[in-house]
Amino acid sequence: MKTHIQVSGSTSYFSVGLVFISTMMLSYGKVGAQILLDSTYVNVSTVAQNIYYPWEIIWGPDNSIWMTQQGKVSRVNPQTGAIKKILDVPDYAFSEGSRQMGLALHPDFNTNKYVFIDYNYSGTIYNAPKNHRLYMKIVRYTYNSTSDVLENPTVIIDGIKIFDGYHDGGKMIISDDHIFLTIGDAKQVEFPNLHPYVMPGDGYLPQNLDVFNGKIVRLNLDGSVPHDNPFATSPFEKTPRNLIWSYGHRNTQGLVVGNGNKLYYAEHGRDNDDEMGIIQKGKNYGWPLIEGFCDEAFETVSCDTITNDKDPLVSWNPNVAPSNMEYIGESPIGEFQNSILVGTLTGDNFGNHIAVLTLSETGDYVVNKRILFFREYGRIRDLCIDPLGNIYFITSNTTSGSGSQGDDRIMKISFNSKNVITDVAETIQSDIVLYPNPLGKERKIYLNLPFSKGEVQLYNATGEVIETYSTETGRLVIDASSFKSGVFFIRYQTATQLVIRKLIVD
Ligand SMILES: [Ca+2]
Ligand SMILES: [Ca+2]
Ligand SMILES: [Ca+2]
Repeated sequence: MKTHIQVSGSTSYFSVGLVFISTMMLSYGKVGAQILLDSTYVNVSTVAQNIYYPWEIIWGPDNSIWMTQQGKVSRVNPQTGAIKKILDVPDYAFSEGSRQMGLALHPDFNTNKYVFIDYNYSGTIYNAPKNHRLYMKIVRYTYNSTSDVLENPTVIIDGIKIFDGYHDGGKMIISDDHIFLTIGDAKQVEFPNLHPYVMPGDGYLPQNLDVFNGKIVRLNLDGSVPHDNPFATSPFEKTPRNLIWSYGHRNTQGLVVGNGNKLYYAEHGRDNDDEMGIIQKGKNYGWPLIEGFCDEAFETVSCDTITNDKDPLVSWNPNVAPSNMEYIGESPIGEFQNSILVGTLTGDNFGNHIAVLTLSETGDYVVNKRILFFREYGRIRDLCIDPLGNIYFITSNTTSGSGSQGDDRIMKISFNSKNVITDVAETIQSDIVLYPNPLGKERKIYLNLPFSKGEVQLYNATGEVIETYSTETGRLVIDASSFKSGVFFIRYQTATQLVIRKLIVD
């Protein structure tokens, strides 16, 4: 097991969840909860709730939030939370394996009102003896702003076999005037006889350039084949080989464009190695021959023989189940500048948070990785950002069957300059110092407290007090060498506030 604790400023693995302050900490869902990040106060409020099976939210040039749920497209008014359904997809196929439904607006939406959606539908039976009948398609609609509906469907691509719907991907994005669509591995690798029916010797679908599964494909905006796709050969029909942009993927649900038009992805690993990284033309992302980085004995041969393999930037162990993501460039919230925010789904291990991955200036590396809202809102499916830098995220608890009343909801994180209290922020910022960082064998947490005499309590994730430390100097050194992996909280009371800090020990 890796032994690693990080609080902030780290370059790998987990760091402390962004700081929560005061008794507002657990009051999520209430309007105006105030949260201190490293040094910026933000407000967290509910925009809309009672939303079932959401999948994607994007910010539209019409200043509304465009949202998909299984078979539906809606526009959400970010001020009032009013939800207006604008499309019921007539041939949407619900399946146990998938409720995905992607959405992207044309770059010239203001002129042509084109809206692309991707979803699963039911067609001719294939893959005997399992007799699957699910396919994925992309359809372009036109938004009628007078009647506030989507109309005039035009098929961009269809016939993408996704078997029973498990691991179908379904994330679509428009970048550089092309449509990119992720298609998952159909769970073939783990269950070759259960999901797709694969004969021994058929090989791994994600490594096979003649099938769509385990790929990211690229199309022109009119649905035609881009002639500069890496494996495209004339005639330019919509075959897998002509459309594949990258391969060796498992189940990619996150795509976002960053600075300099870099395309980033996030995808689910099996029991380990969820990934986030950069998508490049013609690269092999390894699955199932390589999981995460080339660091295990079973991967050595593939790492040596595959010449176009591409490592991720981040590999999550244990898994978080990364979902959709957003890139933030300039931001009034300094902690989010030049960062990718990823919603994570799994309630096991370390999921159920927003991962804040801060990029290097060039965007080629992740230089800091933090966790926001750990286990406060359950599964987090997607995010979007408005032109003022406000961040919206949507939960996904009804999808997991564990939703409660009011789920799912769209929440808003907003910067409020009135709430920046410089002196408190400085105190809080310097009250916890970790040394050395990254930690070596001698793991110690150094606390500089805003009082000279008092107590600090260490809690575990279930709220039990593990240890109470007292100080008479305002400084405290906690020996963390025996800490097992998990979540811990450091808690103390000052004259004016209760301060709770989160530690994640990997
Ligand atoms: Ca989004
Ligand atoms: Ca990979
Ligand atoms: Ca590996």
